[in-house]
Amino acid sequence: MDLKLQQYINGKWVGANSENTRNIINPFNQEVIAVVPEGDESDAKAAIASAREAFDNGEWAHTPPTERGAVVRKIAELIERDKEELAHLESLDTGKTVEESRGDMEDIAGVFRYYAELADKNGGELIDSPVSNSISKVVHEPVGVCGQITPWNYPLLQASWKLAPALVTGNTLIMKPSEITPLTTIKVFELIGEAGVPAGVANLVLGSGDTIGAELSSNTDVDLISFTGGIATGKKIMQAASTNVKNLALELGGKNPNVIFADADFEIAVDQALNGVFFHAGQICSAGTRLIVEESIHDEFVNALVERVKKIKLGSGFDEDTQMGPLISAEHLAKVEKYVQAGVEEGATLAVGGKRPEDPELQKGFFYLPTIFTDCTTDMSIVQEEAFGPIITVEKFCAEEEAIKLANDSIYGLAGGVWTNDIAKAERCAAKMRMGTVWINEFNLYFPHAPWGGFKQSGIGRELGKLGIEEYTETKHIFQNLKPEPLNWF
Ligand code: TXE
Repeated sequence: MDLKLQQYINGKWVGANSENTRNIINPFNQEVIAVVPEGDESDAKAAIASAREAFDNGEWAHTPPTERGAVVRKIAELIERDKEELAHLESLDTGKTVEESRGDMEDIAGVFRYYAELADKNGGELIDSPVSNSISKVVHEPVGVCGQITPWNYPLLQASWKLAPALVTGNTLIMKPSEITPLTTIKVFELIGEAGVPAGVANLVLGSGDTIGAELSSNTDVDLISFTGGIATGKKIMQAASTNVKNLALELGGKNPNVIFADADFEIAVDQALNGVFFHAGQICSAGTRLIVEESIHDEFVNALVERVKKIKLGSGFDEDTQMGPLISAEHLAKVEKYVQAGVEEGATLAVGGKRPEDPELQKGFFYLPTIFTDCTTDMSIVQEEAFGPIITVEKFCAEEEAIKLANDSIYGLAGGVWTNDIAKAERCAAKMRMGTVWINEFNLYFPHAPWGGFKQSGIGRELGKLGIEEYTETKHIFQNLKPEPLNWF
């Protein structure tokens, strides 16, 4: 493998201070695909010191935005140049199909390009001062040193959503990818160096969440934490970040409803309901795992889903006919199995799946069959909790109000979908669904121009779109009196 396989601190490739290492595992066959340094708090502290120095005494924060944009545009070009290698690495590390990884790389280059274009379009404004002989202006400045913590399901895509806006706005950063999927992030840090990002501006540390992640979250030299991951970890980060009242951006997943009305285009709704969950084996924060189907079409809809699910081809992400790869790890497979067990015990009906595949070729991988539960109710853990695997739960409704009530019955509020050909009904539902994104006759579509993030416990703040820039800037008001006079109060 032609990769540095090290951490990147202050512009240099370095091992872990402890010299500890971690094996990176291919989830398809459990083979070791790389050995990387396992950093700890001391590595995190070195990276934070480097980012702090680069922010306080370096040029990046004061470099003209157009120039920062040009560097970020160069990163996009380098990603496009190396997209095949990156897609290969991503599939090796996560098990997802290489076709999907290729799509990810297109999206990732698009994110860097989008923010490169926005770099010099974030100027401040003059505001109408109520005081005569004065100038009142509002400017946007970088937040400072940013800790960025990413998960394993979309390793490089999630990294791009954080790196690109932080860089164009003049911040310095320390990124910690998930310890089990660091490879594409390492590669992109090679490209970040090649693109000309100055030493110390972007740092990469490798290791676990409870050492490096905890240090980034609590260290008072870090001004902002951007985290994507599970709700339990998000809560820990919020607490740790209180040390110096850090800015926080959290994306904590979802339990997303997908509402199907009887007047929807049946075949398209079936097709997209499957895609909305089984893409990347359900390991997507916006997966439409809670299917809410109008009673009059419920049985026909479930039958159509089950027939299609039986034909889903599991296998290596590198085989052309594979539609679904393995889950990420043995630990995660055990979690998914536990949820299926709970579903059965809670009284849901297993319509298809519910076990590991029997194919001898798949026994070394962390595979799980696509699974559908019917007769589900909102009190079940499989309906309320994020299993993050290939599991659909189906609930029935009779009236529009009931569908909305079921859709909103969750601590999460990341995304949801509604399928109907009645546009007014679709708009009424979208207005009442308490989620950061609502798709009408669509599911799981996102792009750099539109904000992404959650209501309720799905998180705080927004990534992507213009709001993604706001996460990484502080707003300052500068008032100048052009004709100061004594107040004569005291
Ligand atoms: O996530 P963690 P895990 C959900 C999904 C999944 C569950 C647990 O339901 O089953 O989370 O997955 C770092 N301080 N999502 O355990 O722990 C960790 O090293 C700071 C949804 O893998 O949240 C990794 O880099 N950081 C999600 C990152 O947090 C800590 C995507 C995510 O890991 C830390 C992934 C700590 N104390 C899982 N502990 C989504 N929103 O898309 C861990 N980390």
